[in-house]
Amino acid sequence: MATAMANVKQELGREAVILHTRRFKKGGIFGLWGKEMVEVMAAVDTAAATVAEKRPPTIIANTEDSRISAMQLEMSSMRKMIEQMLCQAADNSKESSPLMELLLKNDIEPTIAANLIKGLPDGQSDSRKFLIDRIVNCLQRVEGITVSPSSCKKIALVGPTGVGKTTTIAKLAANFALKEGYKVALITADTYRIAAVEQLKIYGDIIGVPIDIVYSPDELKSALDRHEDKHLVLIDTAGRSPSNHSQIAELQALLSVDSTIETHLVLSTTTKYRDALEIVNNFSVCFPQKILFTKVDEASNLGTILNLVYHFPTSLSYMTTGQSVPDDIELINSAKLATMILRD
Ligand SMILES: Nc1nc2c(ncn2[C@@H]2O[C@H](COP(=O)(O)OP(=O)(O)OP(=O)(O)O)[C@@H](O)[C@H]2O)c(=O)[nH]1
Ligand SMILES: [Mg+2]
Repeated sequence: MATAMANVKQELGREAVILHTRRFKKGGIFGLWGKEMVEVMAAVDTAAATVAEKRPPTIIANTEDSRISAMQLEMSSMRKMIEQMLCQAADNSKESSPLMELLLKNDIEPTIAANLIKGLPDGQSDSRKFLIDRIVNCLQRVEGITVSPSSCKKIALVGPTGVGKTTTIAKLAANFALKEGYKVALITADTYRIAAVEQLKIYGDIIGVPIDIVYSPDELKSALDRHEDKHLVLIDTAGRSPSNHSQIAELQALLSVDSTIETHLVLSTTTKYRDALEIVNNFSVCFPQKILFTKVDEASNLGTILNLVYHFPTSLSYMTTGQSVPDDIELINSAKLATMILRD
């Protein structure tokens, strides 16, 4: 055996691996008196074996399925790569700029943040002022509800569930009716929950404005016709999950009975940017003219607002800052909102 091992070492080198050994007798009769032989099977080399293991598994693309999974694999690795690059970009600029750090802390998307600080002057206070100006610029398009004594303004609020549509309708109704003295009517199309109708009825009673409940587009049409004498008609709708396309299509059909309805998409500022994107995308079939942001008081930052308007330069209307009716609502002020977005 020692001789065999020495031969292996000599022929295959020190890294050789013994795979198999066998002793047997050669010659003799019935296995007796023969010469004992040793058989050693060996292989080189561990380095080659490691390299082979590290090589990615080969994808055999001979069927449609395997081609698709190869593409999926490719896409997911590309996504990982892009995410890594974005993180690196964010990390790099983090080191180089406290303003970048501030933007990222406020959940501004790294690419948007990088664009916003590009070419800013070096001085600390100056650069912050310029950055605020840039953010104000992104928030330029602000328009509340314009009511005139000579016409009937129709406003509908649409959006995901629980974002504060009904509460906001109550705030708007109270402000326009009680503070500004306009003739206001409420219509609710949220008949899915008894509590929803009750909720708006109570507000209507307190504020002293009429409320209509509508179950169909036709009923909405006739309710709107009945309220032509009002200065402002506020339409509350049922909260819709952004991924439920048929419910949103139903909402769109309801609102299309009157082309003069101005639709505001209600979004909570506590919504993550990716979710907000999906909401804006899926509610776009209702053609909202403005976005109204709620729950500013609950959000740890307002990054979602800037991320959205940076990519979709939509008009903004109001922001709500608490549960109190009618006080916790204000027309968005770009300068004030910009400083809130860049919170320390
Ligand atoms: N903190 C805070 N809470 C708010 C604000 N606006 C509304 N809310 C609360 O959010 C909850 C849901 O409000 P609703 O007005 O019923 O929301 P909605 O969008 O009508 O809900 P659905 O009709 O079920 O889709 C209530 O508890 C409100 O008091 C706000 O600006 N800040
Ligand atoms: Mg509601």
